[in-house]
Amino acid sequence: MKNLTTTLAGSLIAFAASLSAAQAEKLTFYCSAQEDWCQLMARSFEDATGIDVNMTRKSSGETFAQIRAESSNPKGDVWWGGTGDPHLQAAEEGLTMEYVSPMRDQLHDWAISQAESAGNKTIGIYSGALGYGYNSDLLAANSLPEPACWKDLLKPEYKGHVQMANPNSSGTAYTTLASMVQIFGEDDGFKFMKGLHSNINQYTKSGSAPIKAAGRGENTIGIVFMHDAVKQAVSGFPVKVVAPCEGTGYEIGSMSIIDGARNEEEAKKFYDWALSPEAQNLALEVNAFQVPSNKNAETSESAPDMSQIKLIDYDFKKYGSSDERKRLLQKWDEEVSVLPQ
Ligand code: S7P
Repeated sequence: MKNLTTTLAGSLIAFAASLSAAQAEKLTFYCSAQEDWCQLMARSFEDATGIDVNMTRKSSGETFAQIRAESSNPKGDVWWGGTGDPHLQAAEEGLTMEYVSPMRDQLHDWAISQAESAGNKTIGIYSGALGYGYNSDLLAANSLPEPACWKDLLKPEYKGHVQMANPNSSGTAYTTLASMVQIFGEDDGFKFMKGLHSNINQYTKSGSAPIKAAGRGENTIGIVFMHDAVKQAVSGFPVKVVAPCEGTGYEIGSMSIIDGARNEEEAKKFYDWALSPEAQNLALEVNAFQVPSNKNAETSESAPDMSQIKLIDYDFKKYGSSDERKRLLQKWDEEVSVLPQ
């Protein structure tokens, strides 16, 4: 009898433990910022809430494609980081859900307009300007002039010295393509992309890879967000940052809750937390130099000063629309990427 009681009690404890494990709060977090920032956000949210986080880092275009591919059986809960255009496209395609955070009043207007233009299915978390950076040692070693404008990158002497990401996988590179179309007009923008193609040594998958390669001395010029080039310079690499003379595009890095999220409540908790000054200040710990969307969060002194950069009036609504993004990417695939180099 005593043995039976002990066995029963043991089974009950095991059952209760398995129930509580099954009910443990968890979050599947898709992240499109830099790996170190993604890891820090995941671990800090776990520490703040006790919610288990399973994080996957992929570039913006790749994450968008994954969310779309999983839409009949969503696996992710929240998508944080990455350029705003694919977040807007996801909203338009019904892949993300409407949510108005109680934190919204604390945000800059540009972050709120991003939400309003997408029926509150996304929101701005940071912004940053596009530009490029170069390895000054390599430039000097190859007796190359210092570039200052977008058009400088077409000069024949830079052949094999320029790197950018593929705009299909990378939000940075799609921002580049859409910016060139807005700065020069569609025909001349594509002429620019074709001329640039002749000088490109590699299209990488990730947007920041070209400037990391420049930092390591494996590439000369990388077309990236200026804050990603500043990160290399601050880390001690011989990287100079350029705000191109013609003016440049910019991103509103965004966050969205995935439609049909299995852990919707946890996703909303993450969303509210990620908009707080405390969470946004984590950027400073990993040298992420974007401008945060919460007015009370800190912007690093090393961050590019957006008020000193000639920014275009980037049309997020148009270039984040499903038809336009698909059209531009297809045109780039058919008319630029296939050209001989
Ligand atoms: O965190 C840096 C950053 O440049 O990465 C995001 C970027 O979209 C992710 O890389 P991909 O270009 O490969 O998509 C930007 O939003 C962000 O500013």
